[in-house]
Amino acid sequence: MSGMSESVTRYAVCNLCEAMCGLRIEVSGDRVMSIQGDENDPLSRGHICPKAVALQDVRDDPDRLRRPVRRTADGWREISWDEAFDLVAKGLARTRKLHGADAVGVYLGNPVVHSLGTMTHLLPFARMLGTRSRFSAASVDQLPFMIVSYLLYGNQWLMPIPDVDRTDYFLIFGANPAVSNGSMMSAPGIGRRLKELRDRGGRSVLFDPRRTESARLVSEHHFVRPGTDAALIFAMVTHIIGTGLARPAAYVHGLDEVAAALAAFTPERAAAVTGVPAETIRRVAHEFATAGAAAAYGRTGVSTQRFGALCQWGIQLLNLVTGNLDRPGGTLFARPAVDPIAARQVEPGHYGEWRSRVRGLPEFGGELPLAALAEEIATPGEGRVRALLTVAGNPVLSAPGGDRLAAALPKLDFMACVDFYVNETTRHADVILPPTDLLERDHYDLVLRMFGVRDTARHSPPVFARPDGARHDWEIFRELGRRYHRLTRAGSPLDRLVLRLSPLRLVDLALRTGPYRLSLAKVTGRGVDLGPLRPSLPRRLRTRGKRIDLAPAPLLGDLDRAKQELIPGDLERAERELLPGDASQLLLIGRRHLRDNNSWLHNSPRLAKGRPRHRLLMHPSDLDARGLADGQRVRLRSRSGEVAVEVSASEDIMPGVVSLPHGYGHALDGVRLATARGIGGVSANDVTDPGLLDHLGGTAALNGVPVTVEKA
Ligand SMILES: Nc1nc2c(c(=O)[nH]1)N[C@H]1C(S)=C(S)[C@@H](COP(=O)(O)OP(=O)(O)OC[C@H]3O[C@@H](n4cnc5c(=O)[nH]c(N)nc54)[C@H](O)[C@@H]3O)O[C@H]1N2
Ligand SMILES: Nc1nc2c(c(=O)[nH]1)N[C@H]1C(S)=C(S)[C@@H](COP(=O)(O)OP(=O)(O)OC[C@H]3O[C@@H](n4cnc5c(=O)[nH]c(N)nc54)[C@H](O)[C@@H]3O)O[C@H]1N2
Ligand code: SF4
Ligand SMILES: [Mo]
Repeated sequence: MSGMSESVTRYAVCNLCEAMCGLRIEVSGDRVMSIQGDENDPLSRGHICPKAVALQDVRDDPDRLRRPVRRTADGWREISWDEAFDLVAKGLARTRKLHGADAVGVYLGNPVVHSLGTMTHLLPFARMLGTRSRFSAASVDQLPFMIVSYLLYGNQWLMPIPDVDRTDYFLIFGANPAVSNGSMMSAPGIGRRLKELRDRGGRSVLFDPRRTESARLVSEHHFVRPGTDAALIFAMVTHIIGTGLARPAAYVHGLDEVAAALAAFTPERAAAVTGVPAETIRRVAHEFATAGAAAAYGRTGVSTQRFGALCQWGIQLLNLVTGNLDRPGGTLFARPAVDPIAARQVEPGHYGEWRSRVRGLPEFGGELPLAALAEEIATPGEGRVRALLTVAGNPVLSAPGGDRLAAALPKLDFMACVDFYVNETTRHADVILPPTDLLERDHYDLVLRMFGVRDTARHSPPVFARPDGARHDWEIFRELGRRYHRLTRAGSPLDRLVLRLSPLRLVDLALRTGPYRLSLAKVTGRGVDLGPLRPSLPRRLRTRGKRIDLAPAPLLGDLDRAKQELIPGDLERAERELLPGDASQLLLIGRRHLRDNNSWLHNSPRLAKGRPRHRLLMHPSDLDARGLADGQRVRLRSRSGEVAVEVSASEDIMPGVVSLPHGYGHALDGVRLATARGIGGVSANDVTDPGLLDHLGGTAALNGVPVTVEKA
């Protein structure tokens, strides 16, 4: 076969999701011949999903931006890097001079955490901007974990990870790791891990309003009414304490306080609001507390909902009260080779030190809720956001009320984006700066190794030389920082120093001073196994006195809201809040698919093919009740917005619940976007409600949105 003889094997780490799979890539010249899993990778052990193969589609995509572009009256025009840097530095500096630092907004999208050079260089540049108008995907994602980790363990990033490979009992709320490949729990190949759990006689239990792909892999799955998990989880905690099964570690305090605060959440009351039988609640709680080693875990389904922080607290309580935190087979803190917490490279966190201008929502860790971005741009007055920098994101499709954000963006004086696509958000930019992609740059997961179910380290060098004239993300932020500093004098000496170093230099330094005293050279290649998760408490707590207070005031303070809305006796009120209006109301939840990655990769022919997967799922009984049929176009409406979408009948969804994936709805108004080749669908976030929040911290309640469905 011609051409094949020159093919060589290269290794990399996939950066598309948190699983960090090792890849074996056959390369011929500057072409990818094949992408497979690397069996040698100590974390992924050869696992791979269909998305990895799409890395070559991003590389080959004719719509992919390779040069900076400027928006003009006649469309996008390519400009030189020098001109682009100049425009962006001046645009941001001008707004700051005229209106103050807070008039410059920043949005950090999901792929920020998946790019080494963005992690090392965007953060110092963002600090240089000195703005309180900072937003990120955290507040449509894991913010409740961060708040609870900050309150319980003393650092927002100190998050316990379920030890799935050694547990006897895995209790899961609102996660679909068979599709997501695990989040705040990097567990590539979760199917195999759950099978191994079964084979060693263990059990896994899942609570989710949809019978998901993961539901097929666990020992038992139960429907739970969206947004009510806090009652379910608290009832389990109450039952465990009440039956004398609490065994907290010596450094854990406040058990009596928790018992008193949660006493109202009985299994019977929880059953009435969640739809889970009281007997099941008691049995699962008992099994959890008496299993050899058990791990409770919950993800976006119990995070981006109205009681996200309380749910996350309850899950920590389950682990803490039963003595399963910091125990092999329970949940443990990872010990990554680069430990940003020990190195004090990440802030412990702070809460409510300032509030958003329009709605008075609290900051957490220096960020405001994404649900407030549109109003901060659109509402006139002192302190309005007038310039915006977005990096690796698409909030028009990913923020609640995305259509309002799309309407607000043209009101900006200036907007710049770092992204290699024109998407529904970046299309509003004055300038787009495109970085190299994964295969053209070095990679090391600075953050995600904190979430591995096993401690591992791996640096992968670029698979291909970067094309002429291409810039790495870190080079973009370094140059922006240099020019912005010249114009404003902003930026601390340390941040300016970091901007001058390369990511590899910074990783090498961090590895050498890290807990294993490694170096870049030692982790370059196919991965270093640092072993299973190990106990480390109370030593690694960042709290005063190295103790865990089970009942921090802000969480206790949020309980009244949960009691009022989730405890029957006040059922009438619960129904008003959770199911406002009449019996025609349904609750909207999200959904992810293996071949989607949030709002992008829809240009990849091999990912976009197949049956349409952006339909609204609805139970046949709910269709019947409305005289609707499978395949029909329906109007999905919330208090905040509406879309017309095709409906699919599904027995796998809980009656009273409908499900729509996010990240679709490209090119709605006819503009051809480079993330949209005909995939269709509508944006779920035109229906989700920026007014529906978890009050504690402002996380968007993307799940459990009250909606109606009728014939379109
Ligand atoms: N209704 C609903 N909404 C949701 C969710 C939900 O479950 N339901 N989930 C939420 C969650 S968890 C998240 S994380 C957000 C995600 O939403 P966003 O933070 O908006 O992120 P993405 O959609 O992943 O952003 C993709 C963009 O990043 C660009 N990109 C990819 N890699 C790089 C890179 O290396 N460098 C740069 N500069 N750009 C890059 C792509 O080209 C693309 O334009 O969506 C949230 N929105
Ligand atoms: N293939 C693929 N993988 C991904 C992504 C992707 O877009 N595609 N995105 C990545 C990102 S950014 C993230 S944050 C992770 C997310 O990782 P996961 O959270 O594991 O993924 P989801 O599919 O969002 O799973 C959430 C589950 O919660 C359920 N749910 C909704 N509402 C409720 C509720 O009120 N209570 C309960 N108990 N369950 C509820 C939903 O039905 C859904 O099955 O996935 C990552 N991995
Ligand atoms: S699960 Fe798929 S997308 Fe995630 S890292 Fe592995 S190959 Fe990449
Ligand atoms: Mo996410």
